[in-house]
Amino acid sequence: MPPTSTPVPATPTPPPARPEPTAAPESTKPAPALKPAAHVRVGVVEDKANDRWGFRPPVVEVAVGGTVVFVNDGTEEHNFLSLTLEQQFGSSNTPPGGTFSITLRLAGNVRFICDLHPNMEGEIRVR
Ligand SMILES: [Cu+2]
Repeated sequence: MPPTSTPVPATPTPPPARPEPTAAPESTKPAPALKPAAHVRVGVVEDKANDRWGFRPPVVEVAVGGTVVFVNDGTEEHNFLSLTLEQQFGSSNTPPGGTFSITLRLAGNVRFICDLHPNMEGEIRVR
């Protein structure tokens, strides 16, 4: 007697699926140039409980020819004064809700302060 087990019909094994061509791995792609933004916003920090004053973010990057808008999103007056001779600017005391815009035409780092409050310092990196 032949074995009673029913032979399983041989189904052709499909060839291993070829992986779809995928995009080149990240490492071989040219890194996208990180172009600084043309418009950057800088707000203020008023941490009165800890006597910490500052700008938010404290360091920003902006493209050459770009603009920075300082926004007094706090509750006190602030001003925005450049400490860098090559790119000078200075706002008057700006009330809460007020803004002050500048255009940065030269590459370089521009430090700025509010001279109404201690340690209110920031930096614009113009690239
Ligand atoms: Cu201030």
